[in-house]
Amino acid sequence: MQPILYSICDRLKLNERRLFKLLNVNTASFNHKLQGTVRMNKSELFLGDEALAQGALDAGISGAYAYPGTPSTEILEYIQSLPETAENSVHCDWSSNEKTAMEEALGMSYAGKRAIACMKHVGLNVAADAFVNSAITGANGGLIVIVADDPSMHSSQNEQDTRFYAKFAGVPLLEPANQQEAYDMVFAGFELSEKMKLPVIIRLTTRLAHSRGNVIRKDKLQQNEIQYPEDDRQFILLPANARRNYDALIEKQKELTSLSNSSEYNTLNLGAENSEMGIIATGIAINYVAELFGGRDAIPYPYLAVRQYPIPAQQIQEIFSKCDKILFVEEGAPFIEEMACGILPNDLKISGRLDGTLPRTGELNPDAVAKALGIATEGVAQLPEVCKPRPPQLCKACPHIDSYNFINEIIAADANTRVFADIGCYTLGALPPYNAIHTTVDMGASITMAKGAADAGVHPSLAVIGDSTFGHSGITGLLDACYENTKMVVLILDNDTTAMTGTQDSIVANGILDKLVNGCGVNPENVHVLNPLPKNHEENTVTLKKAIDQDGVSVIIARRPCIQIRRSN
Ligand SMILES: Cc1ncc(C[n+]2csc(CCOP(=O)(O)OP(=O)(O)O)c2C)c(N)n1
Repeated sequence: MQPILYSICDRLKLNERRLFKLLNVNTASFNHKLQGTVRMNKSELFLGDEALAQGALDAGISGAYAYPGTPSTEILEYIQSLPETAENSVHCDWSSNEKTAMEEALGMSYAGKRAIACMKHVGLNVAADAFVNSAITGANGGLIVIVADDPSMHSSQNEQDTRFYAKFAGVPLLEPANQQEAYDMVFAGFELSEKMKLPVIIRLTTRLAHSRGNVIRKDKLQQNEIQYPEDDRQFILLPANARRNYDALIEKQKELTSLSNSSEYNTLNLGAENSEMGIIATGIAINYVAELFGGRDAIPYPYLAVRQYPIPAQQIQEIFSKCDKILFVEEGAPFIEEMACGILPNDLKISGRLDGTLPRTGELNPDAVAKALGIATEGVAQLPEVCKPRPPQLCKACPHIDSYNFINEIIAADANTRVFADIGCYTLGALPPYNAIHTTVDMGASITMAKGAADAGVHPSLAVIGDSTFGHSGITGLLDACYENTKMVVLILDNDTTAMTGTQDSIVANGILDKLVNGCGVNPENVHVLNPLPKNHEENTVTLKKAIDQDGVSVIIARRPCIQIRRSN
């Protein structure tokens, strides 16, 4: 965040998004105003997410597809907010989930145009079927999958490293170290995608996604015309075609590795005289090393900064042969370190996250890297009060509070009650004073887990899910429950938005949700729509009790708009 913006937010005790809402400006228009005053050397200030978004627009995308998820949400929000998106007919809207986003982008690539699909790291699990198979179909128009990882789980349920997915699928991955590279890599990624006829991943992490830096833009490229694949069997993955495509994909790996070895994004510097130790740093991790020595040029050891994958095997061999030992500094998992160890985990030449020189989990920071390099520091800098972590909580007057209040009446009356929740603001029902839920695993898992538990004999078995998550992946679970007429209750907390990630539109708004519930086959007598307000508490408790006693699946739609969208309307 910019210092001036930071101090305004600090004084008003608001976050950046809330401030923009109050001022009735969006991030893009704020940026343009800010850039008007701080423009230097024709550079512009962008969040990492915005640099990717602007890069995509300048590199001639025809479509951007995404499902919100921190820290990737701002990519699509930024593209949506620019007038040029509509002026140039760039398709840009939220998809139901990451899999549909991935497939829509693949369809655009099939038609010969450039497209991006954006998601957070766990979103790639949802999109995995489409993604892994897109490596077998290959791309036609440039296709980039932008995935934002969240080491340290600032707002996620795991810290998986997307580089494993790239290796698993056999596609190249680019990993910017700063905002300028994020911007440039969109151009490079599309060129690579169209040259190799493969999807390309751009991986970034929270720290880059949500910090601002200067970017110098390139000339804008025209969008591609529609042009179908030369081989009209390319996208038909019947086994005979898939086998042939898969062989071609394996064959391409040599060229991809050779491109990595000569990439401008893999910087091998063997100039330093002290070769007692060499450093291999990946993505933004090179910045921590550079910061400790006062810049990349001042790093006193040979180093390799890796930002293009598959791993540049030749460069890695070169630095290994020059140095007595190697320190791996990787943001995320010990991805290259493990490969370098091979089956010899105790190889003394290697240190990093595997031997405890760096913490095995969590985001890197300058102090951890300093310790690994044997440099004394004064310890972690104290954060100003406004930055101190505070436990999250439901907003005052949030409708979910009233839903949990009547759910808790049922739990109090019957200790057998089990509540399978999902991912959204209502996950905070796990915390005091509610303590109202028993599970939260992944998006969509509430209804299916409640069904599995009901199958096991649990009663009452309740699922709690939000409207956006229902559209994302809850609906298929309801289909299962209806198919078997499982005795359970699904509570859909419909606040008319995707609140957790910043109030993006919910795809099931405007009456779609009710039609979907009916269309899944829920008995109309078992569908109850209620308003979670304190004054309706008794009535709502009775309705839930009734739903629990009904035969088969019951659905309660607890409908009241999120307080945040109420405020901004
Ligand atoms: C696979 C995946 N994609 C995206 C996210 C980010 N995310 C967390 S909750 C959520 C949706 C919340 O919306 P809703 O279910 O309507 O609940 P609300 O927050 O509005 O109460 C999203 C998109 C995630 N955690 N996992």
